Amino acid sequence: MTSPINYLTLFTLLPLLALASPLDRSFPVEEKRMSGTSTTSARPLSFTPVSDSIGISAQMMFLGTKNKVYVLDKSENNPVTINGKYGTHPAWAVEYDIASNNYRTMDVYSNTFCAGGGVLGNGTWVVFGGNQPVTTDGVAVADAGAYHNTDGGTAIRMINPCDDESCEWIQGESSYDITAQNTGGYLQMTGRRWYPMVEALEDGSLIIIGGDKNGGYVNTAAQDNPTYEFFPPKGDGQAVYLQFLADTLPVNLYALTWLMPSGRLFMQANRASILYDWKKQSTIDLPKMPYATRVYPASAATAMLPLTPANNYNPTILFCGGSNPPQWGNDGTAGYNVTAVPADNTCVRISPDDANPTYEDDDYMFEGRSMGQFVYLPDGTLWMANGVSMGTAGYGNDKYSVGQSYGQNPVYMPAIYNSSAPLGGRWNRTGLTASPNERMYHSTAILLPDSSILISGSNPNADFTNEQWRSRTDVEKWFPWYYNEQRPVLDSPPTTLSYGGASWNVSLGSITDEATVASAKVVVIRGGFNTHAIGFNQRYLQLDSSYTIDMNSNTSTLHVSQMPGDSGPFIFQPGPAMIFLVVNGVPSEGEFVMIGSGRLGDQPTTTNAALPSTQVIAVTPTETASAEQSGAPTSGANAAKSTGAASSRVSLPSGSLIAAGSALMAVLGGAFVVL
Ligand SMILES: [Cu+2]
Repeated sequence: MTSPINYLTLFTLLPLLALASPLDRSFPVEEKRMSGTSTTSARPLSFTPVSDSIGISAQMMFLGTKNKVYVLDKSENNPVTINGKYGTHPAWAVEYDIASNNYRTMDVYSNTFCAGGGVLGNGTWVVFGGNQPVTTDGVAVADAGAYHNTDGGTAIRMINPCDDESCEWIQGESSYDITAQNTGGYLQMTGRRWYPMVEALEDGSLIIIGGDKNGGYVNTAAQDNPTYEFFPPKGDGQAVYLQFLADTLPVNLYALTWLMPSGRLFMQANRASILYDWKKQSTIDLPKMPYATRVYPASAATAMLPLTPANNYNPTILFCGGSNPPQWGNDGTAGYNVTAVPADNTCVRISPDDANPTYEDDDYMFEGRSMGQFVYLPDGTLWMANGVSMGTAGYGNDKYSVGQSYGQNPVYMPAIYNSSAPLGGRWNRTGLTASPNERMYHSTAILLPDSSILISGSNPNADFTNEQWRSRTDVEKWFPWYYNEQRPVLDSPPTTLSYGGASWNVSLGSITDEATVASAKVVVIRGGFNTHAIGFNQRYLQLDSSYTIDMNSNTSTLHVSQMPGDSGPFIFQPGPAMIFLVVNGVPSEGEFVMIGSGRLGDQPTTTNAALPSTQVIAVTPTETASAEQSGAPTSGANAAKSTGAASSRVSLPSGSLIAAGSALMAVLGGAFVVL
């Protein structure tokens, strides 16, 4: 049994979680810099290497601040060492500096092999679970072994990201004592979780779901941990049984989970889908997943499509690829020639909060892909890369393994998915070029503030090796088509956004072309915790907006709502995110913004104030204006015309940055549809 004392002890750590305003330390105001200056060799639509090695293989990765990326690997014989609390050993955690490409090794005690993670509503990142200690060749051991690692099965590690290299991982110092059923005092979960799913809840806490007790290819009844728990703990702190996690054996690791506006969790594992109400502990069965298994080790690319005013913030989940093998093997091995099985190429989508949700076919991919990775770009398109076209995730010492990998035929070509394009035209790779580097099992990719994508990792091996397929420690970037274009500037970006409340204004400067102004939008992106081709908590939300074009002053203003009120915390959970101004598909630099109160607990919500009506204020005739409108306090408003009626009065700004972006789109054959 777990003693309540453990939680009291845990809460002594929670000042780190709950009290500090993260805005004070995590989100310093940084000087704006033009994108494109930090990476001189940036070629749009291409990959460019930026670091030969960060010392470890990026199995897990997230953006902590505008300039710092936190990278975790499993405990293994990496080429850099750290003199840590438990001795000198290979490192499996680093902080990567985006501007300099340098890295700082960090001391993580426990084995983070296939952990899950997420960010709390106050900005603290938390990483859950992992595997038992391992020694050389990845062999499990009962003690710290050659790598001085402790048991990660029940471990919880926290970090408050920083820019001054002062922050370290906050960790429990006691390992789980399986005999005494003692959770070790603090920062331990109720049970072992290898491959746990982590989803954020509306109060800024995290739910940690499922996993198995020790590593393997797929889950088994003996290994299964068919429960979930919360962090910080809720109620009595005990784990709660979830039948779905037993019914979906053996393929339910990293059970795919998204919080819905209804408050229910949409969950997908094996071929089953449910809506689960954790407050009532009730389950609604949804249709079966067609064509392929999407969850690990089939490992489809998955994403929640952009939440926009146009879709009324009703979430749609997209699944692309995965695998439909003849069997699944067991926790020791695939048990058949998995590398000979082509990966699936289908895409399906579902809107789980609809009255009668069904899986609908979406445009299929250019090729089959397992471990494809979706990353949001600020324009609302999804970048996809990484993965393989044969086999699955996982590895083993089997005669059919390629090296040790259960996947082969890496897919080197990226593709772009546009959910707002008509069916039949959503996938595009016009002008894209291939990466020279395979990114297979245990690779990652995340969005950076300058809208490039950082790609690293690939390590389908039990321990670090330079044999095929080697353990990759290099880093590359991919650049979107607009990377070197002049960018719009989000002046005075908000540091917080509330759920509902007053609208705010963004100056669009001297842009008065109505089509350009009408294209402007402010979007919020949470990149989330990235591992195993999953962006845990990755979400994209477009704020509602209207605009005013004033032809007298030749200026335009975008009026922008706060986050959706009412059910807002269910639509986009509280916590840090990036905010971008996007004009004609070209984004500003992303700035960090705190969504919600910046604290854990119930979030204040209110209705959204009505936006000012969109209007184009016509030029006041110079000769007669004063005579006609003398005494009128709001002469400009008198001249306002409704949208669309004033287009003949709009002039294109000469040398517009937006025109340059549009020109490039034209070069691309109009393939990139502007949202
Ligand atoms: Cu893994």
